[in-house]
Amino acid sequence: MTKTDSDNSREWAAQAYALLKKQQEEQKQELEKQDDQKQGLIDNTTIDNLSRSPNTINETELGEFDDNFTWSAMVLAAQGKKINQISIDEIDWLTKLRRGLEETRKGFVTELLDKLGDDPLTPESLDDLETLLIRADVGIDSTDKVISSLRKKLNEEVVGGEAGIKFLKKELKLIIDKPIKNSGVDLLVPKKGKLNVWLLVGVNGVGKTTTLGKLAYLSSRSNYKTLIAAADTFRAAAVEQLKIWGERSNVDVISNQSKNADPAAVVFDAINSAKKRNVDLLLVDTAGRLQTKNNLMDELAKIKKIIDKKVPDAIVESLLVLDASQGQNGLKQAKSFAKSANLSGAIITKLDGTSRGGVSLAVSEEVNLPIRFIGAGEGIKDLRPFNSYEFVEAMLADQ
Ligand SMILES: Nc1nc2c(ncn2[C@@H]2O[C@H](COP(=O)(O)OP(=O)(O)OP(=O)(O)O)[C@@H](O)[C@H]2O)c(=O)[nH]1
Ligand SMILES: [Mg+2]
Repeated sequence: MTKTDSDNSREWAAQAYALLKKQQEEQKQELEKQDDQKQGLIDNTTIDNLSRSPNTINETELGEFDDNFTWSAMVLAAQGKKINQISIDEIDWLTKLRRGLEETRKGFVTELLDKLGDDPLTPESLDDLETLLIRADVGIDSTDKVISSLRKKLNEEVVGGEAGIKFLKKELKLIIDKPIKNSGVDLLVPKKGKLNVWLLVGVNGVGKTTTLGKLAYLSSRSNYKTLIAAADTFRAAAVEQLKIWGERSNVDVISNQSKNADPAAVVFDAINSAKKRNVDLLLVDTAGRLQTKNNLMDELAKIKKIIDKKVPDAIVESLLVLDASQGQNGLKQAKSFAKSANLSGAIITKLDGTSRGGVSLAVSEEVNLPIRFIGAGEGIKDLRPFNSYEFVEAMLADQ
């Protein structure tokens, strides 16, 4: 980026910041006015109770006007957003994503830039890049692909360090986008007028239940009528955990508290409820399954069978939840699940604080699954639809 470009970016970001600041002040004043009016009508105890309600999700506060803000604003601008279309939530998310991928970036871009300096790429620097990509868990297939494209480019022309990074971003994005394009669906959203059933599957502790809670929030906030099925009947605390998430976003949870309840029976009840209530999206939490235990895979097949039988025209998504911090291990899981569970997409969690964010590329290239959402934190807003441009920019941000 030339000096003028970066000055312009900062100025653009500063204008966006000023606008958001003004909007936030106005909102605060409006809320205070409403509070004053309420004070006149109800006593203080009621107000205290209201403010403590678990259903209240704090509005995101505008942070500092710093590098994070500028970078996030620029990523939005590069995707065609206008200054007045930027929201605090989007900035907040991009900041989290960039921070989350910091560890992946540190072992990668920083070292790469150090090695490259301002000099043009050489065959030796490609060897270094190859090692770094493998170390960031990008996977052998994706790495081979990227390196051979770069090698080809090097044979044709001189490639400077900055141009090299730009080319690298483009190649990585192509890899991630391929399964998304092949699926014919760029952005996974529930189809209106149909029952959409999203099954969340994956091994123990990867973040299925948490992700489901965040999805319930996103979905109900986007005005889809949402319902949760607590089909993890193996773990006693699973239903309670889901109910807390359900309460936070005002989404009901269908469960069967009896011991050893049949997961497929819970899904059966949930479908009945969903039909009665005209639900758009039914989110199904499943138990942490080990791919080596066939009975657990059978359980999943049974759940699917019930759905197909009861609502043959439902739109079913089987989404594999993967913990990014498990790197290549997670990839192995993905491969064995993909074989037996007929998956339609992946959700990558725990991108905050791992150095293995590159595994997302391996999932796209080696398991051929479109990544639909990514999670970068334990909060209810820490999940977003996957955006390959934002992901690659955050993974290779140069600061
Ligand atoms: N830092 C971080 N933690 C996460 C994220 N997603 C989930 N977690 C945490 O990971 C832990 C396990 O999450 P769960 O949602 O219970 O995982 P699960 O897959 O449902 O686990 P089982 O039901 O036992 O199979 C919890 O402590 C979550 O708070 C994330 O994106 N970032
Ligand atoms: Mg769970």
